[in-house]
Amino acid sequence: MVRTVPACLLPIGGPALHSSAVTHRQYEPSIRSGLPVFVLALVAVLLLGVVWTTVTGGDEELAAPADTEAPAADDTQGSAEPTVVTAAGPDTSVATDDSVPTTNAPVTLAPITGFRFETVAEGLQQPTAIAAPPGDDRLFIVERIGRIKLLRADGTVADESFLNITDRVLANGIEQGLLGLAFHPDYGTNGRFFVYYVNKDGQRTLSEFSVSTASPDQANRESEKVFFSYPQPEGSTDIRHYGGGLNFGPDGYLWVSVGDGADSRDQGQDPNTIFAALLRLDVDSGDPYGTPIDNPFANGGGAAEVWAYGLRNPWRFTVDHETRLVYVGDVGQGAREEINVLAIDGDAGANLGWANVEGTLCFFEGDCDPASYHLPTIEYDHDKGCSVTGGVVYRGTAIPELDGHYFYADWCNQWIESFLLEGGVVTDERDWTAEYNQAGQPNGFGNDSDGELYVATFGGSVVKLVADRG
Ligand SMILES: [Ca+2]
Repeated sequence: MVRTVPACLLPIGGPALHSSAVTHRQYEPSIRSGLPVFVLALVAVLLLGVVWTTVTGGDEELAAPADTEAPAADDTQGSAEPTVVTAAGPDTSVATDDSVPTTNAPVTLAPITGFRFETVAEGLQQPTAIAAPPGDDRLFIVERIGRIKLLRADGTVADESFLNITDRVLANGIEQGLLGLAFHPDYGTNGRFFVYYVNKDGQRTLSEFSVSTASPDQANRESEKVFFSYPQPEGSTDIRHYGGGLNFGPDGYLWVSVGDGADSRDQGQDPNTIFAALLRLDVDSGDPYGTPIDNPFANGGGAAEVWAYGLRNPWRFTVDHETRLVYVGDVGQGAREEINVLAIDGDAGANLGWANVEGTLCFFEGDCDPASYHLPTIEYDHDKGCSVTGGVVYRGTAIPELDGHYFYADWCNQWIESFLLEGGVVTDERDWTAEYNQAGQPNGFGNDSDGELYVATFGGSVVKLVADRG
């Protein structure tokens, strides 16, 4: 049996076309504090630079001090070298006392002695996705039944839901439900966010909501603006393969992953439908939305929304703003699970092959040419797992040793792995299964606004990747 399951998400902020504000690592330096503070900060930074240059001998790289004795290698995955990073606090312009600037102070992190996945929330109902608005210290956790719960900065889950649309959401089987959440890059000022769910008529639905004017911890249930609702394709009598991932890209557009509706023969290779595709929408123009003029089929040959096609059930994907790469986990049929990587700048219009090929194997097409499709960066067979859960890229500040590493999982076998793409080549593959320690079937991954990495489990918990240092 092949299951396809819901999972991750992460709208981390970034320099977006339509936004101001925030990257997922730090706030933009603010000019709100005015010229005197700016001048003070500038002087302080210059002074710090002189001091630092003296200390380091002028090396441009922030390397570990040369005379530091590296601790003996241990059996952890972390580097044994102390790690020097540049602190990226949210406040980059104001000194804490008369003379010492906090800006970009180099911080030496002790060597990593181990990793853990620490439980940060429990008792949730089959959480499918995790998201956070740029610069916001809360974590928003999507429950399949149709609620969004809030994990506050103090570590508690709010009793009251941020959004409760259980009366609009159909959550039968294992793949229906509230599946995706993304915050507008300017959420902090416009309060707009987007959800993807299966409605009571069984239609995959993309909607916009806005936050309540009364409380930042409450969405306005009545603010729903439906962008689209599509029933399953005609050839399907199934209630699977809805896709449902949502992410804003560094381009400021809303990316949406849509499954084939379990009508692979008709939908997989047809770019004229929104099924089996990765969509790219402009939520800041048009009614109810626009499509970017540089979408690959903007001038014909396919649906204007479609950015890539040939997917089966790409229900969890992420967009890495730093590298402008899209990582798509595509759940396979009976043979191959896939992680596909697409470059925003270069892979528009890509055909990922389904259902002519499953991974690199021929499927419907008897005498196929796999190389004619955009093939997976990672694929694995069903000896290793049965349903891939696409993940996210670690972009946090707590574990700079993992910066840029992409994490993903298998839902059935509860393993987590990661890799780093360097020049398009998979490097530094790691197995996190021991650290994950059977925490639960991984429904999805997410980042908080700092870029730290979380996993939501089918059993109802959310766990966070943390490093121990000593
Ligand atoms: Ca494929």
